[in-house]
Amino acid sequence: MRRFVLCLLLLTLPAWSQELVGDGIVRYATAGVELPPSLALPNRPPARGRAEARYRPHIEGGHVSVDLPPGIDLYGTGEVAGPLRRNGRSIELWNHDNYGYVDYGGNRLYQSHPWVLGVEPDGRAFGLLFDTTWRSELKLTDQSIDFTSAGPGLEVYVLEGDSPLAVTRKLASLIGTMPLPPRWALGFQQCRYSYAPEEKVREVALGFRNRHIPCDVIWMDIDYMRGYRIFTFDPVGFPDPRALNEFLHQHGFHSVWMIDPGVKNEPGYSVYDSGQQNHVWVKTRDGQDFVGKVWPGDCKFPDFTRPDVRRWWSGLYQDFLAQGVDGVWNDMNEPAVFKPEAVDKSMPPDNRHGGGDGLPPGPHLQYHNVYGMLMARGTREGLLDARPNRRPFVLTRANFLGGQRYAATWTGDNASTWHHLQQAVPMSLNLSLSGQPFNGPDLGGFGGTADPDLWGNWVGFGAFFPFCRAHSSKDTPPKEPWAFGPEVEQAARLALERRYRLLPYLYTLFEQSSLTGDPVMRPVFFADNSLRTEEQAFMLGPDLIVVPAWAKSPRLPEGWTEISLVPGDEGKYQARLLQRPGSIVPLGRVVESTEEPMLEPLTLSVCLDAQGRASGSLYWDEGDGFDYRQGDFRRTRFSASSERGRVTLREQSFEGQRPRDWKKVTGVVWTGRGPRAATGNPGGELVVPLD
Ligand code: MIG
Repeated sequence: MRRFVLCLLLLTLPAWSQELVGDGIVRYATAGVELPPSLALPNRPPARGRAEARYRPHIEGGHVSVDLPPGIDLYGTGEVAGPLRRNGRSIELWNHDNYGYVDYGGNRLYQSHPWVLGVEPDGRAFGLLFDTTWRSELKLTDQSIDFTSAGPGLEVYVLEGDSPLAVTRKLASLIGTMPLPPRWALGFQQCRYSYAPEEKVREVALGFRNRHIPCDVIWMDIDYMRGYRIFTFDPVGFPDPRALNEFLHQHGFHSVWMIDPGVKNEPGYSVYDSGQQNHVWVKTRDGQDFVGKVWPGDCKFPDFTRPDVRRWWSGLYQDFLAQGVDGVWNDMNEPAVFKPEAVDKSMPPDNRHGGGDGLPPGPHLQYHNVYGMLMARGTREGLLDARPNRRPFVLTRANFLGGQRYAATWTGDNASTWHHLQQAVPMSLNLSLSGQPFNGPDLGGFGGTADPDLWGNWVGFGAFFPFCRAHSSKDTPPKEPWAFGPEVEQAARLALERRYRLLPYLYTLFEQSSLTGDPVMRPVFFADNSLRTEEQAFMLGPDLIVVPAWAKSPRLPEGWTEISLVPGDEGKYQARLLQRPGSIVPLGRVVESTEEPMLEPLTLSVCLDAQGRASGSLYWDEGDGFDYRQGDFRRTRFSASSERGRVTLREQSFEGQRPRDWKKVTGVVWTGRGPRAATGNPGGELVVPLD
């Protein structure tokens, strides 16, 4: 009898383990399966004891289900098309080259984030992180979350917090944060497939400077290469890349150049030969080098799961960067493969990867979703090795949860349509809620023709995405800001001038995000818990709301103040900007490039709360390099209070050893009767009379 009871007990014991691994973070795991090291988490947190989460996952092998109480709104799940709120949505996690988001109804895009953020009716929040790289499916309904992976088992982290922001911070405590980018990467960027030959690059660069439209970066797409061979330059179109980069630098630009993963299968081509010597390639299930077609024709593909291959890959950047290349754009790294070798536009799922450093060898089915992330990791390391004193900038198309540690991202091949213009907001918001703050769409739309009205509308709000780059495809009419006539050109100038005015605030948000993982772009429900489905207006940090000119009846929190950043910015196509009562937002000067001095003067935009007070901060440093880690930065906190018809602004405190980068401060106080301003010296008190 006793034995029978014991047996029963054993049978009813759950097939998973559970442990407390952080404050409000419980880890569950499939029992009896040995799991590989995590790629989403750089460090697996040790167990501190047993605990039970309120949202208890039921795990069986690779399948997880979680029951939900009524009234939960779901978000996150990475790069997804469709609405901000994800209840009722299913996606497949299998990185996919999805031109125009047309395949699979857009339910499978370039990146995978096995992560869901849930918000309860009262604003408390939770998150579920499914820690597996295998091909998976995620189904969200009002009643449950179901996750099914092709792997034998997984770990599930359940995070609980008082607010969505508290939960995204807990997510960051697990998957890490975005490293602080160089400041130029926050400027406006102009791209096309492709600016070639190099005369065209110079022409576009001068097009910005001659018209005084701010721009920091010009991008080189695949046509700069010699026959699409990566790490080469077309001797006819780009005979002297060093001189071209120098030209761009002299005009206050940085340059970003594309590198794809596929290496042309061609003995005699140095990258191929070196790959052969080092045996770096992904294998077929029969152990042959896999060969698949991409732009250069037949290609072999580096096996980025192997640490030795990532080192080999990093090493390739040395000579490339010596040409004066500033940043690198990794495209096609799902990896995309063309017919006839392609299976579902990528390599066969039974291809073989080698792993290493504890990562077991495994099929492509296991490593497909991290191929792009591991490529970006090797690229970032290559930039760091080659230039240890500069902050790397890498943009990647494919990525995985945690990939913000290596690269920024954009949302792939959208189109110049009203649908994709509107879609850009919820897409970037959900990516932002999934650990990736540094993201944005192809501003203006990649494919198709943009009419002036569409492009004007797009730049009017697109100027405020964390990653802000206009791009367009081959065989489309030109989409530079001046291609749509004088009205749109002026709208673009104003919108981008507004972005540059905001850059000190944006940079402060990026630095904060690099510490805590706070999203830069946020849904409006971060400010008002009742606005759970607002997906036209969005927040930048805690203190600003961007309301696109095209937004129809956006739902907004009460009491925020509309502000103006440059003369004329209430005009056609311009987004409305609302500032939070009680906040101080630091602003810079209108500049055409972040290479110019930006804080002459520093402007503090002040919105008082009901008590007549406000506060805010500015983070500033050299803008590149790592001296900030040795204290060469200044984080200044400002406060404002109003008495007897005047507002007094004070420098409350500061951290860091860097002297102020500004010699004058202008305070602008937004009152019911418009702005009131005064300028003075920093350090002391600045009094702004209200009348
Ligand atoms: O198959 O490099 O998403 O941004 O311009 C197209 C050419 C390959 C896809 C990228 C797009 C880029 C284009 N690339």
